[in-house]
Amino acid sequence: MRSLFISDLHLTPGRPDITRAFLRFLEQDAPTARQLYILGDFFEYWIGDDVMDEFHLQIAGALRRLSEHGVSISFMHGNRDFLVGERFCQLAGCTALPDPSVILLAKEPVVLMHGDSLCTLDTSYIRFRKVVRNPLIQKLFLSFPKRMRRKLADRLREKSMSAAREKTEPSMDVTPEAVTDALTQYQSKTLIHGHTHKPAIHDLEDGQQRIVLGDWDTYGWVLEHNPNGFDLKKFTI
Ligand code: LP5
Ligand code: MN
Repeated sequence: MRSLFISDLHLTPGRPDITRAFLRFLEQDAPTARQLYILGDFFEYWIGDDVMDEFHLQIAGALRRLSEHGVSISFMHGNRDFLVGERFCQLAGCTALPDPSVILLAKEPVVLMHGDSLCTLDTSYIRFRKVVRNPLIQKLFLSFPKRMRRKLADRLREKSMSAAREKTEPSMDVTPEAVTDALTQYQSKTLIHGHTHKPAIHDLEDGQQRIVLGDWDTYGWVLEHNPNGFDLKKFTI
């Protein structure tokens, strides 16, 4: 029984190599799994389900084929694609997965998160997150013409990249307190998240572990859980 976890593919028509690697993964690796968990930043960014084009439909179609093959697919939002809505999920045969969520793996509770909310030292991001996750602000944004939405999203990406250059290394990572809080709250020993682009399996105190998924760029990353435990797999894109 295999469960697979991926995040931070940042799919975009501008990176056909990553798209190809993902479609290959869906055809060659994923069909023998029982579940596929997508833990955020699946797309480079998302400005509304009404802006889907051929590219997005191709991705949705490929996911749907996997779900029709019997693999259950769960989709969690990231900080880039939190506007992915019901329409995409329906087309793709995915179930929306709230952040955080707890699942059972080998009868043990495991916490799943995208990871951005664990970066509690990044105060300007936490403020920004509060604003863009406000349903009224999202409704307003989604009422804007598509071209304007795209322009705003591009501006935000630019701002984000210039802000990142000013930030310190610790503020771009999760804080141990936020990790402990999440594990304690859900009485779990394992947390799986993405976002930081620092793939690793960290063994913590008291048998706790934090597993960080990798972003897809030069390499792709898939976390597998099988009867032998966890395996963080890396492959060339
Ligand atoms: O994703 P990553 O790793 O590059 O950076 C994140 C944080 N940045 C973001 C912003 C996204 O990249 C932008 C995505 C566009 C979404 C499209 C939909 C838009 C809808 C909006 C309305 C509902 O998430 C970054 C973190 C980093 O992770 C590490 O954790 O540091 O956070 C920031 O950069 C936020 C800045 O600190 C503050 C940003 C100030 C923005 C000011 C707005 C100015 C107005 C510009 C014109 C619209
Ligand atoms: Mn992210």
